[in-house]
Amino acid sequence: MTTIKVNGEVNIQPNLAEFEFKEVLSSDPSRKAVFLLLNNKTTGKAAILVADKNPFVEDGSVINEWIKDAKLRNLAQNDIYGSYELLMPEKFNAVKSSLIYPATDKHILKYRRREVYMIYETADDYKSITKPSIKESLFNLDWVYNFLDHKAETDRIVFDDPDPNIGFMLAPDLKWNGVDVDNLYLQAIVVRRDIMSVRELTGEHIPLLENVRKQVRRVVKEKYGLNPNQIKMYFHYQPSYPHLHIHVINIKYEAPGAGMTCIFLDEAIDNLKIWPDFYQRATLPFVGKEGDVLLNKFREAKRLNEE
Ligand code: M7G
Repeated sequence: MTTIKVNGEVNIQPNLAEFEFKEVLSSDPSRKAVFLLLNNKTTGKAAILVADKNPFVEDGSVINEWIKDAKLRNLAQNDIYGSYELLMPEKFNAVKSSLIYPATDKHILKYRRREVYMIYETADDYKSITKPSIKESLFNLDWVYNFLDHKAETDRIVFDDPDPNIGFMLAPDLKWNGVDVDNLYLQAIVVRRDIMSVRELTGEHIPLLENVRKQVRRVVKEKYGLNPNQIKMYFHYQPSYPHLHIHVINIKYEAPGAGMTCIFLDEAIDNLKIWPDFYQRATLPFVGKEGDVLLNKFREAKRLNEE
């Protein structure tokens, strides 16, 4: 590992040669993504590498640039039909990746391919099963607080509204390179630290949600040229991190985690306008994975509909 400074922050630049392959946790051939478990040869600690190929950029000048230097390796030829392997110039060959290091057992479980089940969480289930186990079942919030406190990713902030009640920060999701608008993926992370998820929203939070909707639409239009009807804004339920955040993605892009239950921001605002206590009373479905702490708690409480 090399220590580097980005914007005055000390960051650790990992060197992949320090790791060895342990296991393929899962893969998604249609997305051309693979989730690998690695082991650091010096420390023995685990790491997770998510490697996810970038989509092709549709900008003609960029295409001309790679066409100029790309090479075709012939596989077969029949009449006018040729089959080739296209060898792209190095500059266009980058694979978008994230590395989690050191990775905890909970991270490893999150990325491992597992059986999934629908769980229907009633308001009572939330109070008696989910809420008491949130610390145990979800991930810690260090990265969120680093971000809100301007201790990390400061050069990636796209928009910052510091208002303590309705403010939020907008930045590229870890899974997005911040450049290719076709797979635009931003996170709007609210400044307030007392709302764990959509489940805790009430009518009181409508101004916050409306502020996020309005400002995100404006910023995404100005900065990335996408109209409000070309983006989706939604919450995951259950989220992995118990701090309210809104996923903002290009609708063209099939975002990873799409199998999870998504609640649209527009829908949440409407629900709260009609019934301010909607999320205190509603049954919210979510997808649980075998081995999750929360799934086990629902199983113990016989709330899994297994019979
Ligand atoms: P979620 O709905 O809580 O859980 O979303 P999910 O990961 O199961 O979808 C959290 C989102 O935050 C995900 O889309 C992550 O890719 C993103 N994310 C996670 N971390 C640790 C970071 C980070 O350090 N920086 C940024 N920018 N995004 C992150």
